[in-house]
Amino acid sequence: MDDFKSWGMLSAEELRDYVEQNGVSRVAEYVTSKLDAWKNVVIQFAVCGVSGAGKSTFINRIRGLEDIDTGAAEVDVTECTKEPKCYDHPSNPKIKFWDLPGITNPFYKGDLEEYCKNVPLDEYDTYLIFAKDRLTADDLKLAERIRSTGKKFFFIRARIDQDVENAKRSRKHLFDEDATLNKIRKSISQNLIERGLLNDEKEIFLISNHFPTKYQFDELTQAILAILPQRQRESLILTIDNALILSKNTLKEKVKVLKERIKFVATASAFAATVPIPGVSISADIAMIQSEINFYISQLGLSQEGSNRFSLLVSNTQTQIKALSAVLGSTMQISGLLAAYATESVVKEFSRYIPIIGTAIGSSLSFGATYYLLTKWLGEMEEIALKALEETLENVRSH
Ligand SMILES: Nc1nc2c(ncn2[C@@H]2O[C@H](COP(=O)(O)OP(=O)(O)OP(=O)(O)O)[C@@H](O)[C@H]2O)c(=O)[nH]1
Ligand SMILES: [Mg+2]
Repeated sequence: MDDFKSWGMLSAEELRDYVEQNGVSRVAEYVTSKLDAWKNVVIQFAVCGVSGAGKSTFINRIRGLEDIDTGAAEVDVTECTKEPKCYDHPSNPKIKFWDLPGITNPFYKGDLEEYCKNVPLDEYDTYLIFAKDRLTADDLKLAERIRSTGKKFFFIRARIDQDVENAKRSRKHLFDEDATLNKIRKSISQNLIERGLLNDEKEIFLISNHFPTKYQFDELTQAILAILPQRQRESLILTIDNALILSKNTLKEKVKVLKERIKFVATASAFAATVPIPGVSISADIAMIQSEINFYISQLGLSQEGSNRFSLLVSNTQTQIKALSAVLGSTMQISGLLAAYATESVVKEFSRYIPIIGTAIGSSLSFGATYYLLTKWLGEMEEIALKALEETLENVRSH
């Protein structure tokens, strides 16, 4: 049930205890610190597998980098990564991608025991096992070892664009892309399922690091999100802010996480209560509300007027974004909206979210109005952002 008791990041009891011990004066500060908690969760991904499978290239792509960019993982046609190297996500250094040496690197020659002396293979949270071409004994050995740790792994075949090209060349007019992809997937899954290393074909991803908008790159991003515990998941979703890999699914996931935050922002604002709203007996922290709205705008990739992406949108969408900025960009407008929303019916609608029973009526009104405002406008932004994304993708496809 989505009520106050089930606030993933903070429980009603926790908040009540806090108020009992500290009084209400510092609630806003406390709740705000919880809102930023997603920035402090560390997630360690091991990117492992045989040499030359596309591990380092994948890390660059998920970080939104070209291979030649400064700070990108080294990528080469010959074996390349020699030692585990950690890469931070560009907008959240708590997200770590560990680029591991290939287990078939000449130094280890597929000797897993030797490999584990130099690489702390068991110590990561989640594993992305990259295979190359047909499955080999080395891939299976690695999967068995990781399976024995009981942690989650995905099996990935990158360089799929090459397979498709090769099949096109040899099958000529008989070429069928879906059949080619299914054949590759089946051959991997049969091998893994037979050995009890995989439960479901869905845990195999066929991707191309050179064409991340094709094949299953996005599905892989989604699958990584889905298996992480709630807070880690929120953490990763909110740090995907890269136009290259922003997809409809990611956008919807982001909206879900942003919705979860509304209760916190409404609580913090009601308790901080710095700005009295004219015409009604409530106060709210307008600066906090505005900063949350700006957070939505950046998270949902709603391009600002004057930017290149904005100029690519159709004029109707541009007008909608401009209208949105006009309403939400000014303190006056926001306090006007809050005054209009501060009604008993709004409080009633959201009363099940109000954290502290017996709260002064002013705080409840402020909470309800802020909750309503953020929910309503986040919904509007989602609609426009989905449209804008569709138009941007359309533009990329047609060029
Ligand atoms: N066509 C194609 N080439 C790829 C893809 N991913 C990587 N490559 C190329 O494959 C080669 C090896 O890529 P890396 O990312 O260095 O491979 P790695 O798994 O990190 O290799 P090691 O560090 O040696 O273990 C490079 O030439 C890449 O450009 C892909 O999806 N498609
Ligand atoms: Mg590498």
